[in-house]
Amino acid sequence: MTDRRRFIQASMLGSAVLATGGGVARSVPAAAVCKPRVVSTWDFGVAANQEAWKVLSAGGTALDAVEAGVRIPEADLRNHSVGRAGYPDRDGHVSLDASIMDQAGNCGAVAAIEHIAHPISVARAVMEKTPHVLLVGEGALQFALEQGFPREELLTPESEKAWKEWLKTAKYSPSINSEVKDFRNLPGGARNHDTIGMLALDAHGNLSGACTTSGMAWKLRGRVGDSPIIGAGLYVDGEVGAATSTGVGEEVIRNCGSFLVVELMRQGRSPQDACREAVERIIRKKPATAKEIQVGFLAMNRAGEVGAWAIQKGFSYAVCDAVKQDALIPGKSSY
Ligand code: SD4
Repeated sequence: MTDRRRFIQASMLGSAVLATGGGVARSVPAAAVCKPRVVSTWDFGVAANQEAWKVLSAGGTALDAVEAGVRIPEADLRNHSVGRAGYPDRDGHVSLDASIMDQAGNCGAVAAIEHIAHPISVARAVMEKTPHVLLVGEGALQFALEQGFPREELLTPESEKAWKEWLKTAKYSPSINSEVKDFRNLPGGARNHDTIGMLALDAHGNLSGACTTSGMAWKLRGRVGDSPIIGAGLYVDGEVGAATSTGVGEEVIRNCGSFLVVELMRQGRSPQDACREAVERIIRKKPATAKEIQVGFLAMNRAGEVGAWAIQKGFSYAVCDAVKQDALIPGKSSY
């Protein structure tokens, strides 16, 4: 099947998913519409979902699924915005942010961690093996090494070359959507981009989420984005649903974005409406800034209904369930 046909079929699946979400306030359906199901941000979400699906389809937990799923882009050397080969900060250090959360409010995160290829697994270790939620920088690295994670060089020759090129102007101006890479040929203007946020509903009806990124390329050393901040880049509440975000993290943090999306779903919004309101709050608060940046939210309620919204065109998300394993949906946007 051509990429275009697959994309169109996926779009139809997306509308069906969104249509069941409805447009008006109603309570979150108690019975699952579709489970198991996994969704994630951007085109690299397709491969990540397929890994998560192996866990879900075998009756595994949503928590295991999201961890396994996001490890795929973390290890993908073609991907310069997640994990190894991520673009470095202004000074040439690759520093990673990640968080993970389950339906019961258990969560763990690491921020600005260096030399560890799979920050999502360190985040899970923080959740399961410490009394804390978030470890940062040197302390996060020390914890990871103590847990047996190998210390590795994450800056690849290709990323180093890109950084040296950037140094010629050294101008920090995040692009709205990153350049199209070579993962897939995407019609409709969908672009490959940054953070992977993944949400899964397992066969037992439990929800979990994971979010992992190398953050904004060429950031100041020590900068932390929304991805490892529970309530900003990721939030899960088993009574309601889950949300995750991608884009300029500062604007997501300012608005407690993923928490806001979940709370809006609690009040009866569909996942898509909740994402749209969270995006439009960012736009209302800083209209001039919002015109120049991308932020996208992706949400799934406890019934498995899915919705997304972004400031700008070009956002896409991947959906995987028993019907379709490689659906890529063009996200709706305010502009
Ligand atoms: C961050 N939200 O660090 C991440 C990066 C991202 O599109 O998703 N950019 O702010």
